[in-house]
Amino acid sequence: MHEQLVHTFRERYGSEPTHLARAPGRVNLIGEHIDYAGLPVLPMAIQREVRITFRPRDDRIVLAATTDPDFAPCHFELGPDISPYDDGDWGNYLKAAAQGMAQAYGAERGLDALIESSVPVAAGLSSSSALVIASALAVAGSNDLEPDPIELAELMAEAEQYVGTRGGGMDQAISAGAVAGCAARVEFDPLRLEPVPVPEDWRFVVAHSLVQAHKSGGARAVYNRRRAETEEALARVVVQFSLPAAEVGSYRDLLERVPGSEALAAGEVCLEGDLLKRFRHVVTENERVVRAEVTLRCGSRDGFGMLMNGSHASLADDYEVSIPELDELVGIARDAGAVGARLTGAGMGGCIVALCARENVNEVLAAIQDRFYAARDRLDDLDDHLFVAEPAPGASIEKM
Ligand code: NG1
Repeated sequence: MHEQLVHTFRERYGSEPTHLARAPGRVNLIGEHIDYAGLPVLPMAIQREVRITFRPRDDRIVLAATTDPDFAPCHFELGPDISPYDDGDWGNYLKAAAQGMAQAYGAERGLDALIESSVPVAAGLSSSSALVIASALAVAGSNDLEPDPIELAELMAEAEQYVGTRGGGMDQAISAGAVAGCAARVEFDPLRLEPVPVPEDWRFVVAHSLVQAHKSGGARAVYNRRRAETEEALARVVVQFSLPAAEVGSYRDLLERVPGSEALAAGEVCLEGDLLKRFRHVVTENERVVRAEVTLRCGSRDGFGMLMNGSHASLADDYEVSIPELDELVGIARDAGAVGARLTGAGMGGCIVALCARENVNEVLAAIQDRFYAARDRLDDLDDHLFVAEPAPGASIEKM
């Protein structure tokens, strides 16, 4: 099944790989930019994944190459304090995982690794966390460790901050802990995954805007700024309720004590401009996630689609992370019969996700193909940009 990968490993390292680790990318169905507020989100792992074949070494060296010629091989020593490569170097994701495993479990045995990925990069489909989780499993495999998926996800959410993005933890959680055929409600502090089956006749179409949102570039600055803005807005609203700041450190803490409508009313009083908009997005998106889970469980496709549309409007108008290409794709998908469509992931580029019925999926795919990709003369690599996401299982490791 992975013959080509094994063959390339042999050619590169002159030996047989002993293990294969894999970790899926994900599409977030709803609940955007609220994981770092401590609020539940509803992602789904997809069939696009990172695969690593590897062989443990007798020393601390990690030697890694990828099958993609755009990414140069890297090597470093495994340990609890690994110095990073230059900003933006892909090898930092590997170092993030290796350092995390060394710190948490004392992992000290290195490996020869060959990495292959079918998750589009900088597309909001979590290629970075898939790489981090697969790398962590590879280091685990080299050191005879068998970490529990939830523990691994929590550890790697922390570890990935090594690359400089203050991410929220959703991506590592779903990549490590997904169940086939299901999306999952992901809760934080403590991390918990509740699988929610996806009805068989629902189809989630993913389409790339052809604009990359590199976390190592400008998108990271916007991402970190949004997070800081939401934190500042929260601090101001907490004061309105005379709640002790020490007890209310997150939006979850606030919304457990105060209904969303009251929180919004307080926000209107003490916030203005961008801070008010960011605050409104977080509070309303939280409500949409709660309702979306109910509609998913009872199979109400129209209801779920409506909430996706609401999420996109809020991300575009209040959170200001959409771009014209994402808005255009959302419009095309809805015109073609999708019941809902929204940007997915951090935004500023990357993908949209559109929900439609099984009977309708070909129309939606054809409309996006003609009106977006053919119009831009980008039909060659269509499979990378436009596909139907299938609810995939979480990360795994096997001996070869
Ligand atoms: P993507 O879109 O994969 O870069 C990022 C964060 C998530 C979440 C979303 C927005 C990382 C690793 N991931 O995902 O935690 O905050 O943005 O909902 O930073």
